Amino acid sequence: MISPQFFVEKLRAEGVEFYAGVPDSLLKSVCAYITDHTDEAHHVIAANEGGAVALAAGYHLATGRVGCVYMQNSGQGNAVNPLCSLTDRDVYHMPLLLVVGWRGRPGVHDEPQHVKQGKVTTGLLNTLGIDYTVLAREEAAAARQIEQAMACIRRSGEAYAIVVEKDTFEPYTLACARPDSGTMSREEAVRIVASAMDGADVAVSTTGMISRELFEHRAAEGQGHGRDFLTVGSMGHASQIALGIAMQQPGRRVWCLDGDGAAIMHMGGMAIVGQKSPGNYVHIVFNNGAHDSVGGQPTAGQCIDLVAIARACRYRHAMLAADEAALRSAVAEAKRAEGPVLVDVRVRRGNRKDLGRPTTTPAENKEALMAFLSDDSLCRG
Ligand SMILES: Cc1ncc(C[n+]2csc(CCOP(=O)(O)OP(=O)(O)O)c2C)c(N)n1
Repeated sequence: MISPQFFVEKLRAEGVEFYAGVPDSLLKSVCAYITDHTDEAHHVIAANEGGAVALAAGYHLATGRVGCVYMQNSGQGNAVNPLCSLTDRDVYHMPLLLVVGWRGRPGVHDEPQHVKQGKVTTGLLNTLGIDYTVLAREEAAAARQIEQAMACIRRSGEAYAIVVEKDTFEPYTLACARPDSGTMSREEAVRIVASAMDGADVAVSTTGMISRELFEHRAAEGQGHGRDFLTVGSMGHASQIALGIAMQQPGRRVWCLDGDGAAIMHMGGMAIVGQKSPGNYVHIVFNNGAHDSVGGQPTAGQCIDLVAIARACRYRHAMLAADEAALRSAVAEAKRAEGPVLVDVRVRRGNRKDLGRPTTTPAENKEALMAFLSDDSLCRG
């Protein structure tokens, strides 16, 4: 395995000093090392992977140097637009080093949301005309690959990708995590919200631990999973899935159980929720100020005012809930109020070590939810 320190120091020796990206579980230790060892001006945890490519483009424009963009392969889709229409040689022709975590690599067992993306990861790079190498797990070989990658970038002035498989990097734990202000665990907050839902209500939960915690809560309560859409992939899109349901089914309340990293990734969706203004829409953001599900790297979640943003986007009500009592009363208020409503719930980072994963497939989840939505016997009006 490669030590994150070795990787980052080798990149520095090759002239790479700026990083932008969205954290990934396979790159967890290298992301944490970068977070701990890079100053604020040279590392940005971006809203999404497209933003990270644009940040590296801005860095190049200002300095003439090559920036590094790290991402999970799930984020390739977000990055395709600026890779095609900003950095590509047919447009502004800018150099860039991509480091891409390869979830779902064919032959390696992974969660369903990673299977398709894993199959198309290198094909997408080929289609984009981006040369790549799969990083060796041995340091001397990896060092040669980095030298070759940078030589290629200097020669072509284009993007080049280092693709990283599972178990390539040695563990490294984030040291500089912000102090944790939340008094409630996320799992406890998920339970409080899920328990408050009425008979006809449905939930759309976001990528990562939130969906896993919701699934386990339903299992523990013996409630079945038919009312929950667990958005295992498509990070940042839960709010619009919920909006799509809420607009068609005004007789039932739709709860979006979001993360702060996910809400920020595609925050524009909040403007559309406000514009469409469904009265049956409740948006709960479990805000731990971190990409907790992939290693706890900080987000902007607790540096910004989500309540003010929701109000400015024309949500009818928006509240901050800093502890359990405040969450219980915010949820009760959300049920009485005309939506859209947003609750910014402050929660602690971290999760139970024995937290399971959904045991139903995404297709089963979809079928069960659609069956639930086709029965309007419990709906209002
Ligand atoms: C497009 C995309 N980029 C990155 C990831 C990897 N990823 C999975 S969960 C997650 C963090 C989610 O953070 P947040 O929404 O704040 O929820 P938390 O894990 O903190 O509960 C990330 C970055 C992904 N699944 N999809």
